[in-house]
Amino acid sequence: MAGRRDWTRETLAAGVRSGDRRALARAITLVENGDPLAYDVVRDLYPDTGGAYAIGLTGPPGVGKSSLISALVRHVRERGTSVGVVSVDPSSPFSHGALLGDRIRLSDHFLDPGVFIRSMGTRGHLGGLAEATLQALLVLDASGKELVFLETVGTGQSEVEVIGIADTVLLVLMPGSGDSVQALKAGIMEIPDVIAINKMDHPAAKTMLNEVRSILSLGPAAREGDREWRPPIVLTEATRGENVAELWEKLAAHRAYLEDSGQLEARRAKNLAGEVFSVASARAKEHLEHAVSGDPELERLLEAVQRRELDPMSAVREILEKVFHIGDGAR
Ligand SMILES: Nc1nc2c(ncn2[C@@H]2O[C@H](COP(=O)(O)OP(=O)(O)O)[C@@H](O)[C@H]2O)c(=O)[nH]1
Ligand SMILES: [Mg+2]
Repeated sequence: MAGRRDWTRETLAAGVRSGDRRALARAITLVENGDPLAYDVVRDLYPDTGGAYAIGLTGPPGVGKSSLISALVRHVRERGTSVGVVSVDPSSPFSHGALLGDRIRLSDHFLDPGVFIRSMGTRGHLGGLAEATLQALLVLDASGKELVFLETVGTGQSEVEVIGIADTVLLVLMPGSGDSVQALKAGIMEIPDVIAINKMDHPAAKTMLNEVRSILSLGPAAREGDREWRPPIVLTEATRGENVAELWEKLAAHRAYLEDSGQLEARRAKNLAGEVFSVASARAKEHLEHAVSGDPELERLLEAVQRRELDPMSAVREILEKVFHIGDGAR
């Protein structure tokens, strides 16, 4: 990279605060790599966070999450809102060369100083993707971005952990994403705040809309006093920008609902606590797996269980004692 320089904790934090793109890029790379400098910098920046509004997008691969983000970025940039994007989708990263659809050219956003877009991978992160996403959000927040989009692929538990830090959660579906509809129906997936059924140009879009509508009508609406929030469903066509303004209105309405009902603070507090817990759990799990695989004594314990010489719960107790020094009563 041209103009490469060695950043220190101080220059990097100051660079991020002033919105310097190279500082941002460097800080997020350090976050992605789990570099110790990243922890120091985020620690310094944390008091400057809380100003950004975070919108998390999740949904199956290929439904058009990245395309929708790109269309939404275009929409909010018309009002001058500064935007950060973190996409946690190692399978199809945002890239400078990407050309999505007819109207949405991501490369335009890469040239826009008010937009910072970044894809993140999994590179051996102790706290998993949830940790990297949280740290990247904090960096973008501290840099003064007013709005941050977080994209994650899938609709399972780990995806919820990744975007669990978002203020508003947008689920993106398309005609034919039956698995996600089943997950909604079975209550495996939490009810999102807003749902977009993208690729409305597809003939089965209306059928999908009715299906999702009927599932939502079964569940209770979120309630705060006499106000309530029912997740709106918007049909969109991201590649042509169709109904993107409407989708943005619904996202803004959800934000207004949270703010007016006093729930935004409560949600943020809950999200932060949840995120800390989820990262701590991921680290503990990593530590446990690492300890067991490198320790012949612990491996012998597992073999004893397999040979039915030791019962599973006794093995659990011994492992917890040895690895975490958690004694009796830890059940
Ligand atoms: N026909 C149609 N194609 C779309 C639409 N939105 C996205 N796509 C295409 O669907 C593919 C996957 O889009 P992408 O945004 O990468 O999906 P992601 O995996 O959910 O992020 C790309 O080829 C897009 O051009 C849409 O509204 N209609
Ligand atoms: Mg994507």
